[in-house]
Amino acid sequence: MDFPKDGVIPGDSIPPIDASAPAQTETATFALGCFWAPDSIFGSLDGVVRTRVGYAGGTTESPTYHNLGDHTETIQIDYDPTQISYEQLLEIFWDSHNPTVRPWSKQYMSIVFYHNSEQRELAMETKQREEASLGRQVYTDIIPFSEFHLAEDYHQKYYLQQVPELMKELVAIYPNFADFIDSTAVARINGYVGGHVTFQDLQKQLNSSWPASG
Ligand code: MHO
Repeated sequence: MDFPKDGVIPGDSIPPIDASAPAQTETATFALGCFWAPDSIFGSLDGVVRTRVGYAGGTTESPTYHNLGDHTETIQIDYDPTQISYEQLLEIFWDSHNPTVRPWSKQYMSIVFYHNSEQRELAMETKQREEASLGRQVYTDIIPFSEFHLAEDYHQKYYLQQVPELMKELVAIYPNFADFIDSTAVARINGYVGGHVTFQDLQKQLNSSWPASG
């Protein structure tokens, strides 16, 4: 992977963005295929506080990657609604996969798991709009959120975990892996590694106190 790896983490210590994460967040839960890419896409966005990947939608108890049962790969996003709206997150959801392809497995279904009636309505409205503009059936399920099972550590911020130079520094800052998963800075750096934010914009994001500019 060809991008600058030096000087990514300002001061080699907890970045300002993590020192000021907002207490009030809302949650969005989406399934749109393999969860590695959406973790990087949503993690790069101003207004997104945390991301995590896992399994949802099924009945199998304690699912794991190799024993998924009837669950689907899912991303969960905690966001600051004063910085980014659920509708904006839905835009990115629709633009980041092709929901007109008939799902070929439960693992890679397209699903909006709504957390309240407002989310449900926005999901239904935008699904209809997608169908009208694409002129094709959209296979996305819109179902109530019930349970989210956190995926194994090695799936969290997967792209970033493939870059040992960055991981070495980040593990020193976040020795507890739960803190690594929940870090806004780590979500943004995973967005950078996935090519969704430039080095310069990443520096601005990491150095800004919440709320992010914009
Ligand atoms: N095994 C596939 C998808 C992984 S994703 C977590 C791959 O290597 O791309 O389902």
